[in-house]
Amino acid sequence: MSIDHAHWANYLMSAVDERRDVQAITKQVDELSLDDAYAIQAALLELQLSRGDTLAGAKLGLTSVAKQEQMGVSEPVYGWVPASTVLDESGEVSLGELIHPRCEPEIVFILGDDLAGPGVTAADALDATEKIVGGIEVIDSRFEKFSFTLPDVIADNTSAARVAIGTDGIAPGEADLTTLGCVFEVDGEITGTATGAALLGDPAACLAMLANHLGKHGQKLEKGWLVMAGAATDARPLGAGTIATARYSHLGTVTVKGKA
Ligand code: OOG
Ligand code: MG
Repeated sequence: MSIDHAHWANYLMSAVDERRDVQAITKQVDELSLDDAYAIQAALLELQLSRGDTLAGAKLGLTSVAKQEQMGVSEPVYGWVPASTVLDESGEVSLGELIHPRCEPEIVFILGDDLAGPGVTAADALDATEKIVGGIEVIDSRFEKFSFTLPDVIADNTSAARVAIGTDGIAPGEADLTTLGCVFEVDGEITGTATGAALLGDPAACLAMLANHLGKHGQKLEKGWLVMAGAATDARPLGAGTIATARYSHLGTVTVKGKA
């Protein structure tokens, strides 16, 4: 049975628009291949762009053992970051616009050059990087109970919802990204700690993987884009009044606040 990509993109877009969770796609179709899942993701992005959004960057997800274990999915995934999802400096997240948001710390690359696979190495990825900043991603699976299989989460643009980007950055080479530390704190309680090496051994290797993945589809990462490497700790619920802070070595502190 062939998969109607536009249908499932509309299904997910309605879930976003109506702020309600929906049944996983794999509960409704016999088989959803990864190619079909990325095709649904592409159709969903087209819908967002057709409404006047633009692309601010791209993301990886499920690049750490902490996240893979939390979500029960053991392979990295790739998605898009629409410009409308980048939070302003207040870090305030309007919860009325979301379904069941969670927050997680992210190392974020800002690109100074285009980057296109195949054959991109971690060193090439750093060469194309202008700076590295800290961030917090707000993820919001459109699926019931925040539960999904690998193809579901890919179709759902890897749960992308909002992102806060720090202002203090470093140039590549100014710090070793594998030992770069993060302390993630939610309402004053430390919920996770990690170093960059938690991300597939090296955050720059994650960026390279994404460039190589896009290269296979004739796509590239673009100068000026932000790229999230994936969370190194598990994600925590973001409710009304929740204050989440990621404190990084070298990259300063980033905070988001849930607003009813
Ligand atoms: C999928 C998105 C994963 C990350 O940083 O690992 C992700 C999810 O956990 O809902 O963004
Ligand atoms: Mg993430």
